[in-house]
Amino acid sequence: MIHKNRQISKQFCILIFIILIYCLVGCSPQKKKLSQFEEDHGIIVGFSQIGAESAWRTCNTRSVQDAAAERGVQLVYDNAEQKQENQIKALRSFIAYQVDVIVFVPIVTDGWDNVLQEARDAGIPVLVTDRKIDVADPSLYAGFIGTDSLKEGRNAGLFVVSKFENAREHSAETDDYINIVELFGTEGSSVANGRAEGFREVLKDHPQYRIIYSKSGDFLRSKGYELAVEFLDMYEDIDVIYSHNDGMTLGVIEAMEERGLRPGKDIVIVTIDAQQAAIDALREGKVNCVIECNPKTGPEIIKLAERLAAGESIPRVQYVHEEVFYETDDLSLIAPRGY
Ligand code: GYE
Repeated sequence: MIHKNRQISKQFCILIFIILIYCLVGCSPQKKKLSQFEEDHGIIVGFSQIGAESAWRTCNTRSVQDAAAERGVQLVYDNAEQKQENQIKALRSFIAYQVDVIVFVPIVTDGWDNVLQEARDAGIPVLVTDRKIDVADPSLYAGFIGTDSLKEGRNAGLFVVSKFENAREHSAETDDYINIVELFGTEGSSVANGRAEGFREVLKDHPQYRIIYSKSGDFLRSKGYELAVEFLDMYEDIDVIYSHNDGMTLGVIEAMEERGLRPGKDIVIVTIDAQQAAIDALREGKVNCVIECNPKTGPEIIKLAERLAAGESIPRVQYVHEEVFYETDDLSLIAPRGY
């Protein structure tokens, strides 16, 4: 009898065990099986780009388009011409179109909660790239890939301090202020905010450095030129121009040379992006430090989009590798930039 009971309880245990295994396998998140259509035709990615305001931007767009074509990914591309409302419209059209993944460059940090909630309700994962967003519920997007703008700002500040600290050791007049003009990027954008914050973080320990003028040139060459005309009229003792992107810097150089001023000599210039024209200006001594911001993120973006389409998770934040080019470097070693 006892033997019989033992056998029954053993069979019962085995049964429970099988049910348990089945449940465990059954409950684990199923890899979203790509449909036959997706297998054959590749996934569909909705890509909302902010515009074409700089050589950096057009290179970034091309990088994503080329990577998508290479991977057989269908890219539904939208150029928002610098308007957030156009981007929101584009994201809504991607949702209606039922793309597999949405990739977008948020022109500014705020105002995305509603449309991202709509994407979530539609079961479409979202990848944020290049610039960051502030949303009440961070799980509204899967991850970010792009630049570390705070680090870029810090590198600009460190260069300025090292440049003048060296000069100070040798000059008698050590109690002068170092007057800085800042050309700010797009208002409300995470990159402009980060570049400004990182720069000020370094300067706060050096009270003799002061920002006497800071205005947004919206990352545009034309605005860089306009603002340069303005601040060169307003101030005679500018020591440094800190520009948030090369596009605006090229406008400044133009305005300075029109006035017979020597960019990089009469005024120290620090710029961000490292497009070819900025590297050429560095070689010509017209700028003193160029901080790279890498636009060629297409291959990584598409890889992350494919992972999201397959139901996989991705890193929350992924910063791209970036260099800093100093006037004292061997500049002959810098390879052509491609933008
Ligand atoms: O620095 C500038 C572009 O978001 C990092 O936007 C990007 C910036 C880049 O207009 O050239």
